[in-house]
Amino acid sequence: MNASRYAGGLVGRNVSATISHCFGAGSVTASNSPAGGLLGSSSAGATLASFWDTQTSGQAASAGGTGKTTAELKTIATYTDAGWDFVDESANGTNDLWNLDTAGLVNGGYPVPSCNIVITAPAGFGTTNDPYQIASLNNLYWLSATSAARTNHCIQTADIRAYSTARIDFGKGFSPIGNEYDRFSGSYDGQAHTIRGLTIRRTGQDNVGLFSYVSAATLRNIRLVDAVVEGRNYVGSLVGWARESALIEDCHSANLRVGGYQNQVGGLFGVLYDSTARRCWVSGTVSCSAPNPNDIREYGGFAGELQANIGIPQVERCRSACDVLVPSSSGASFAAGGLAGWVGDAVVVVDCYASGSVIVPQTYWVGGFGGVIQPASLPPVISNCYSVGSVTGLHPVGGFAGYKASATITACFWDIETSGLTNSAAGTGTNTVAMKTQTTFTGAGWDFDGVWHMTEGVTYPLLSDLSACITATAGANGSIAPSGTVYVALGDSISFTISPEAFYHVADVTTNSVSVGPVLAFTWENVITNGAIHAEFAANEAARGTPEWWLASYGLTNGGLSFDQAEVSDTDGDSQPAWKEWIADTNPTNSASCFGSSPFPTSLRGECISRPRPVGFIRCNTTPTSA
Ligand SMILES: [Ca+2]
Ligand SMILES: [Ca+2]
Ligand SMILES: [Ca+2]
Repeated sequence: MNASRYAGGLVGRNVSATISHCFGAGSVTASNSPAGGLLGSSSAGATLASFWDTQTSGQAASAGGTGKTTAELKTIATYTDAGWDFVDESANGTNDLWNLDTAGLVNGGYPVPSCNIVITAPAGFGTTNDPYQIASLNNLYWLSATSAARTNHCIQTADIRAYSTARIDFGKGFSPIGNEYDRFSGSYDGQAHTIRGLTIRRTGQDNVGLFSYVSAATLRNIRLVDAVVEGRNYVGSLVGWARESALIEDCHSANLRVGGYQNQVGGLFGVLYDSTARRCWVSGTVSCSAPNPNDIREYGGFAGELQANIGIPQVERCRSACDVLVPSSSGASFAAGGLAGWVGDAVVVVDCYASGSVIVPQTYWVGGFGGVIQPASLPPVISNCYSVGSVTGLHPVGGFAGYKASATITACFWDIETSGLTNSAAGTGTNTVAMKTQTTFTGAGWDFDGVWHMTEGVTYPLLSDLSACITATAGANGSIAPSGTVYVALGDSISFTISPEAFYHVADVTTNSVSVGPVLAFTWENVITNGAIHAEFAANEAARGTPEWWLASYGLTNGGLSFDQAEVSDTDGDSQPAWKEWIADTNPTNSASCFGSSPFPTSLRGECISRPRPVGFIRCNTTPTSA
């Protein structure tokens, strides 16, 4: 900036505007004053959380803002300390508006809007002993951009906020790690840290997910939350295509939104081929990109398609709570299921369940668990699985499976009430009460000593590895339902009803010892760890403190109209109103039962006598002495 007057790195002259969260680093000169690093002149405006570079501007002063050295202005803390909303922090806001390249390659190391991709190499060397340490969104950008890292090993060392990926690359979002010709075959251990808000919108691209295409890779403990992933074919929030003995364990994707434009689309995987998934779960919605005139096929809550040709067990102890929703405008589509759209050759699915709805009105071969179960040569095996979601589609439609060719299906169930279907190509249909009864499943050989557990009458069978327990207790004079040890699937919610007995009210409800107030109902959202809920109750009292239960026990309800009136009545005519008889522990309906005293001897004056009631004491009715 070179001006004759009113020269500022950002603004020449501010008359009345508010300038906030801005910085200036350019050289500022003026032939006549005033000139300033950020503002040349300011009369009535305000300047908040803003900075200028005292070194590069050549200006030691400014009409607004705070002067910083170049090094300070290339340090994230300078901005976050002033409240700037950066990526990878939520204390200053969750819009994640700003990013900064500590390597100095983007915008010279000064802040940039988060629609810019900032690639930062992680610590570590990618070996098993010294894996890359993925600690930030910018490290994740680096992993995506670095082909040389495809065979390397990674651990995630911090929670990552990726919501700002919705703004990069003209809205196309994050670029999946690897592709069909540059497959990821290393390992990534999320170490139970989250990646929140990952957004990918590439409906013209195949193999879309956090990982595009993995081959013989190991993925563990990855926690996706709020992922939005859209692609054309082979789309899943975690992996588009997984093959060649890839191993995926203990991963989840909660509240996902996965959309495909064509085929093989699932909550976690588009296609899982000759690979193994264990103890993984998903929740959210799997759909197609609307409006979509295509015939689309193989949509599933967990995976679009499961295939094998070397007989590797594929899916063990996994769960889908995803709804599978394909709009009715989408052609004559086929194969949609709560767990998988297509279950093919040699696939083994054991101890899994699907609880989401499958609403695909223009789709053939639809099932609450699997749409099509059909091998080309080696029959698949599905055992000890169930589904409960409502199912809507075109014939054939089944509560558990839409279509089954040669396959071994053993000890599998669906709920004929919640699914809305009494028929299925496979499995045993039963009502909700039986589905919430343990013997239904133990009678079929299910393992309730380790694999499964349930709260009878409350839950369906839940996988021990994928659920938490809430201990629900109540104090005296009320109850909580459900009570005792209540199992909840990870990520699910559970509702409790708190019921005081007559003449009592809820005094307080605590969750993990923290009060949530005197509520009659409480829904514990998004259960991810064990917890405890407890309710306490207290007696209702009339205006003078007499418990309603005590008045009611003598029939003193004043016709149910007013306990306040009942407690001041003297029903038995002994000159003592009911509230005094409560304190005295006498019978308010028996005139022979009343409390009285003669004047106290002088020696006792000034003393008190008390009664072991929850309220009050009786003071002597003579003037206390000062003795
Ligand atoms: Ca932020
Ligand atoms: Ca009385
Ligand atoms: Ca009495």
